[in-house]
Amino acid sequence: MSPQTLLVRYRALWDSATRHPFLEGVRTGALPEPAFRRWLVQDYHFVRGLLTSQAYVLAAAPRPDQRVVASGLLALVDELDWFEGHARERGLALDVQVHPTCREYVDFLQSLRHAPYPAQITALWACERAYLDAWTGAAPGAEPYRDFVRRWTQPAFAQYVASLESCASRALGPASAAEQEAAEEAFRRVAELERAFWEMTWEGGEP
Ligand code: HMH
Repeated sequence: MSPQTLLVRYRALWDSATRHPFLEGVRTGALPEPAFRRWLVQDYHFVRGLLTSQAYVLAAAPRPDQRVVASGLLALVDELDWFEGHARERGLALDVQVHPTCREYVDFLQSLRHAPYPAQITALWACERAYLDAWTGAAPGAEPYRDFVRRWTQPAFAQYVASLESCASRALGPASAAEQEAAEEAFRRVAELERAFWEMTWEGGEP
């Protein structure tokens, strides 16, 4: 099993995780402002949680994977600065309650520290690949959202996702049947939680 196998096997689920009216709204400019605000604030908290889960992945990474996982960690720290800048610009408070959907996703990723490494790196790859695919579908995006589209469609990010895929591929190759199963389950769970995350932006109420 390879990362590509998973994308093919779960095509419909993957589409539901990476296509959503939210992204269509980013593309056309018809995105309801409350949905965007809710996404921005909750994604900031998601990235804070992802940073912790990725630190666990780094701790488990074999020697050849350390650089890509560590460089990704540093990019997340920069991303938090970037989110804080955008929130400040829009007058959005970041010290809000984390939405249960965001909490569930972060808790799941952090729980993977108890899973075998192939599941950990597959989940990390899937998480980043989901954003690459989602925002690529919204490109170039309406003017107010261009900076967001750019972040997850730029060549450096696509390269990072490709490097994670290589790591996942190397881990899955020699993995046992049980480890492959755990990786497949982690992939499915990431896809479901990505879909739920977009759905969350669509629910009523202010962020
Ligand atoms: C929900 N998935 C979600 N947020 C993100 N920022 C990423 C993936 C990519 O880091």
